[in-house]
Amino acid sequence: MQIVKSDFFKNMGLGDIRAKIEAGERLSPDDGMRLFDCPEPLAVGALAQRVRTRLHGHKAFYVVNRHINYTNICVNGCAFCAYQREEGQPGGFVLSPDEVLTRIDASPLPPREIHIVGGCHPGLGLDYFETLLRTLRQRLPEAVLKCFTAVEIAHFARIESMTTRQVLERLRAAGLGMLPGGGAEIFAPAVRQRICPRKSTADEWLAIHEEAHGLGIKTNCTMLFGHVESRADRLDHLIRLRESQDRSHGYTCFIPLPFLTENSRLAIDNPLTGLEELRTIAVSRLMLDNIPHIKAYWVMLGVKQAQAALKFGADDFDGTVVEEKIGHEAGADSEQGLTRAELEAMIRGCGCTPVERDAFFNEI
Ligand code: V47
Ligand code: SF4
Repeated sequence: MQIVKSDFFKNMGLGDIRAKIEAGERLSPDDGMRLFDCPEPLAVGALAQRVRTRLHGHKAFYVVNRHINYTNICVNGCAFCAYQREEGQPGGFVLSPDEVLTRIDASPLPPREIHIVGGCHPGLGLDYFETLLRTLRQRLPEAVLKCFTAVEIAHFARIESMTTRQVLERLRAAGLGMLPGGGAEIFAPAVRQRICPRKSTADEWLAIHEEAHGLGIKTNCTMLFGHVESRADRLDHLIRLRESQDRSHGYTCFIPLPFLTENSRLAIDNPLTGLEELRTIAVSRLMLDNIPHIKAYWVMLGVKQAQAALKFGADDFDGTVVEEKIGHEAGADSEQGLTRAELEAMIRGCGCTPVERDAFFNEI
């Protein structure tokens, strides 16, 4: 059904971009910048929605999952991070593998995906993570263990004097199923230097994901936006992800993360508007023509904005989550978790059909 007349796009100066989209052609960096600068975000949203519907119809995916953060102690001290603590600082914590298991056992539903990430702790060696994965795999053999960002993988390699490939192989043997997409932030070096100077560089982050793909490990990818980056930096980030996917074909889902500003050391001059969040999600859908799924992560977006995102190109609502610390330390006003019934009602509430999935987006 064509609900937006083609004249609308022509009047917005997007007639040629619309024609490319209809023909299934790749958009250029210049097209991407014009989408970011188009005065009418609804036009950009309608184009993204066209692509989203072509790929997924009116389905909106969700997963019964469980997030666990094993430690907030981190040597990186990123300027934007409200979650991190120094070793010995009040409020710092480390969970033992048994404590992680106890929390997962207390989940209201048996999770199909377990999402585990943490800070780069100076004293946790690879044996801690292998024990953690083996314990979980034994207890929940059907759950996919989606654990450790590329930044954590680089950190484990550093403290163990191993290569990142060796770390990935060891963790995979212990039960690692997939890597989450965190730690990408913004790839542009000048921004990265300001917001996370001690973290893996963009090239390291991309190389670890491509290495994982080469080993048959799927991954997700993210972008943290709405802080000190420009629209051009966002576009550069999307294009670098698109090129990476062209090389290694292992990204399943892209997660645009709007920056939450509480408890951050980063001063923000122009906080994001709701429409700019939606426009960025729409441009992501349009530029990332080789990444199948775009996640509306309700924890960071808030549930109402995540619903709107399902009409601006996103097709996944993430999951039950149960417990979340990174966004909530930074001022997220969403719930800690949602039930399956709540997720389904929210998805239906915006005219989409809820489809339960596993971590790889196989329908259940
Ligand atoms: O890497 C940190 C971001 C990420 C803030 O792969 C912040 O399926 C907003 O990557 N405001 C972690 N964002 C979350 C993440 C994620 C979440 C859900 C699903 C998946 C997946 C991945 O959160 C960090 C960082 O980019 N972050 N602080 C903040 N104040
Ligand atoms: Fe550490 Fe991650 Fe926070 Fe950076 S964002 S300080 S790497 S926990």
